[in-house]
Amino acid sequence: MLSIDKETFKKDYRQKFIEIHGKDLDEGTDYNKYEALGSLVRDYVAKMWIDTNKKYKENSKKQVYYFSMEFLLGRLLGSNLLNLGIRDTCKAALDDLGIDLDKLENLEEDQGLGNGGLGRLAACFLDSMASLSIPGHGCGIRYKYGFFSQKIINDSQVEVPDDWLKRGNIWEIKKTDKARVVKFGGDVRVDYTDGNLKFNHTNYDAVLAVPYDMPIVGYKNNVVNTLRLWSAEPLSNEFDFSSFNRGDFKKAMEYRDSVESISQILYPDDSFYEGKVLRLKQQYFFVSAGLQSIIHHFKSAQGNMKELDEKIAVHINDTHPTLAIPELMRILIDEEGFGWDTSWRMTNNIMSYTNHTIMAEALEKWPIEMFKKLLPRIFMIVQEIDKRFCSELKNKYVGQWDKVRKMAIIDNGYIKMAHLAIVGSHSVNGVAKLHTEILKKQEMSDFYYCYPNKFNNKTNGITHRRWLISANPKLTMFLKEKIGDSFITHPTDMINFEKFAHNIEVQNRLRDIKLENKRKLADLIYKDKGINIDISSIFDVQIKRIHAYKRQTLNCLRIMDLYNRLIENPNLDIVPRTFIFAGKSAPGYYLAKDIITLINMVADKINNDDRVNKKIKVIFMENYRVSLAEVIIPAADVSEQISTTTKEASGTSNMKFMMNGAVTIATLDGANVEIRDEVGDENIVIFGLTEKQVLNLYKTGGYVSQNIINNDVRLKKIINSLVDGTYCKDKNKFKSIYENLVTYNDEFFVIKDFYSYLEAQEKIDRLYRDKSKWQRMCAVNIAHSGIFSSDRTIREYATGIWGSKCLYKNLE
Ligand code: 26Q
Repeated sequence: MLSIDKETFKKDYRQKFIEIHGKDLDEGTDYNKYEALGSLVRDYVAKMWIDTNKKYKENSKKQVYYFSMEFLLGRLLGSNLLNLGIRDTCKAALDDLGIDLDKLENLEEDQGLGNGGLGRLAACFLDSMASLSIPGHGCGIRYKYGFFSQKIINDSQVEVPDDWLKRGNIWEIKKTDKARVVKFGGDVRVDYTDGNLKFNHTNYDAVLAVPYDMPIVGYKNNVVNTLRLWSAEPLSNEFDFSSFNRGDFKKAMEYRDSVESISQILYPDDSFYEGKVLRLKQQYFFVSAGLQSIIHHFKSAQGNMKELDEKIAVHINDTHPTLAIPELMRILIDEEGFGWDTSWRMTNNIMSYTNHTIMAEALEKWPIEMFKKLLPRIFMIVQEIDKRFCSELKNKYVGQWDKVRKMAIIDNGYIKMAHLAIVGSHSVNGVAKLHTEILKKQEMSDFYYCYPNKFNNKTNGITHRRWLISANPKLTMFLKEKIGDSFITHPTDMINFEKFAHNIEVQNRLRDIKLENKRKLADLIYKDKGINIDISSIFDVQIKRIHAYKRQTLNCLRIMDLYNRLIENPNLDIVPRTFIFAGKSAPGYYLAKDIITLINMVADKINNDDRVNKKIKVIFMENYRVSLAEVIIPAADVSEQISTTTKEASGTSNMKFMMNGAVTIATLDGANVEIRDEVGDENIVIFGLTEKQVLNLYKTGGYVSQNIINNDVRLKKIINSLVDGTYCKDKNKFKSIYENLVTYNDEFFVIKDFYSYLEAQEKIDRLYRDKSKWQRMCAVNIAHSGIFSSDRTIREYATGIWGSKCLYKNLE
């Protein structure tokens, strides 16, 4: 572990400042100070990084590569200081110099290279792998523009490009010498020489993949792993300006643009799959560059290619990196000279795949013609995989053509990526128990029947280092005071806190800490929106991507109902509440955008109505991102996890809230089920349809939302207020939401679950009034949250899927 005292730190910092800015500290701007600090921290990390790589080389342990289109890291300065173990020293040193560390940390741009849950999970996993000293690295794309930044203008979402690199990125190191060439398009000529088939790829467009490496620092263990992100550049010899005439110049520019577009943008859709050729290019681009560099590294360390599958594991995060399977086959066959069977065995041993969704509309499939044109050799390999797989199926299911067709990788003009991922991997996992069961029983039942041993569950987790220690220092201090600090490295030790749940003093302290966190959030809300909120009100929070299945609409409808009731009865006795929302909609997802507008318009109406605004307020916070979540979550009293049962694969914010002592109101969906099992029914508020009821309603079609609405005055009033000008002069504004619930029969059972949800909310009200009982629930939630640390999840992946060994500790 890095050991450094305050005085040395001050000296190093001053020196660093002068070195990179060529002026004295007191002449510098805050941003200069941030840059100098980042740069100093990077120096500290650099030595450990080199040492770690040396150790990995010496002891030749299995290396894991986590392939993901998204890594939603957020800010790194704070977490690097924490993991290096020098945060306190640094804070004290900067204090002496009259510099506020928190302020500098807030200057860092979020690294927003992800949409939501899946990308953030990848970031938590990197942190856990490094902290458990597992040789595990990330591989992805260095998007020039991250996930768009959201502005709310006239109550609606407006997307603004996220130019996160405009002031540079202190954490990355460009490795020009490690660049690789990725080939698109062209022709494949098959030659038969010396009794072997040879595949010659010609006339292709070459793209240079240039890696940018970022250090992933383990928690106080001297381990620094690598996140390698690839950027697309033109190949210099194909982009030669020196001898151009007009036509060539134009061509050269076009070539440059088309190449650079590959790593230009992150696709902002996380639910509806669209078959864009650029997306396919992105996928092959990073997968090919990543695998080429892994193999190159392996060989240059004198690795024996025959043992490749004992020395590396490649994990594919959803189907997005599935091309890793045929690409590895290509490298093994075409470049390394292995036969098909050996290559297939090795590929299968190396690859594993996680599924993150059961929403049919999100499943990736590529039109054959597009695929073949862009990736001719890869297409041949996929075809061969499909042919062999189908012939295996035909032997197994004699005469059952339908079944074979249903399971085929290539069918009806499309290549189904999930099928390819399952067939090509030795492990397929879901992300929560319920989700895995649904995969096995429903969505992937045919495959489960074929390969029961491939399927397994790995319930998601979150890094408690960022989501507790770093985001909630006050709660962390208090936990240390009560149960010692073993929970820092063994998060399940938080269970030792449970015995204090009944202790009045502890309850009071928990309440005070929460109140301080609420004040901090209230200050931020005041600064951003000029709205004063009451910190003694219940902070009731729903923050996540906006999506019909996540049912922000349900939350909003009950707020509209409460508003109606408060107007009818000004003396209605409720605990004051502040409803807090945040989240982005995919730019083309019009219904979700309308939901954002509805929440904002309901907020305008309620916040400006003096008849009710002492009791309730509604806040939509702009531009939800990791660093904002870090402020909101520690301040939450109530965590809204209200997706339609069966639709949320796991959810991970549910875990973050629980760890910070919020009480969950939830459907029995995703990991909520496991949270309930941990804390017990008396420490969570559950409502809504069960899995069986939902599946049954979908199957039988026995649900007509209109029937419920027509027979219910209260519901009728709320639903009508969507289209009668109550919230927006333009009566058509929320017609889409109205029609979704009424005309199109409410696919996600918002109306069906409405009263059950209201009852649950009333229960929350009752529980909150009993101050002692409430704090007891919070304490039990905190105490039981350790199991949801991603350290537990990563241990399960390492032992159950990757077969990895860690550098320093035992995994058991
Ligand atoms: C696919 C094709 C084309 C363009 C975009 C995409 C795309 C991008 C992102 C599809 C899906 C995503 C992200 C999905 C996601 O975040 N899923 C969430 O994963 C979490 C981690 O496992 C779970 O907790 C959530 O339940 C799940 O919704």
